Amino acid sequence: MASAFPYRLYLVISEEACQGRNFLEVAEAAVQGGVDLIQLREKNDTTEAFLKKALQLKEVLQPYNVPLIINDNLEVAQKSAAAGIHVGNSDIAPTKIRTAWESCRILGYSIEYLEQLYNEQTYTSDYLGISPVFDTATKTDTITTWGLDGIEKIRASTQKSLVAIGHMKASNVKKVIEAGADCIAVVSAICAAKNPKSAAKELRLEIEKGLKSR
Ligand code: TZP
Ligand code: MG
Repeated sequence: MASAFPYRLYLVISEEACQGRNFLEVAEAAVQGGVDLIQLREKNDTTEAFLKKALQLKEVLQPYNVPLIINDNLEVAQKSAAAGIHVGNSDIAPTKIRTAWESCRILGYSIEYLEQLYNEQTYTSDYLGISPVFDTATKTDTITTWGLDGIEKIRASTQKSLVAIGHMKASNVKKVIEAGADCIAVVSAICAAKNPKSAAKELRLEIEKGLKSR
């Protein structure tokens, strides 16, 4: 339920997305600017390399009390004692994660088509990723581009916390929140920004405006 998920600005980070900058520094600046949840998403790393980054990032986040979510790797999530895991529809099923990892605090599941809303995977998840809201060059192997009307449709069908992802920018997040998203997830709006801290601040401000006007 929305009350159990207080997060508003969610950074999905990878070393590659930071374009040569130190991803730990980008993450810390983003948190200082208002990011309150972070996912480490390393699609091409070995489990060993992924785990090493997860442990480093966790240490950076700890003083800020910002939870770490691991993308689609249960071993890394458990070994790093992360707060949670995020999976897509073709990844390890949320019901299996619940059985294998009882202490998982935040389980995220991407909604790629409407029928998923009515399955047990959605039921057992803590938040749903609306993936993607708009087309984005950061991830092109997507199924449904939801748009604002898609968010409204999903909002009307579930009480779950909704995380909007895909081409989220300071110029559109207010509308996305007004349409019913609870939280905004970004890659490039922060990782590729000249100043990640001020980029996060600006996004956060727009999110607050959206929350006030709905
Ligand atoms: N899942 C759906 S869209 C996306 C992911 C990981 C990428 C979002 O990247 P950006 O740069 O914020 O559009
Ligand atoms: Mg996946």
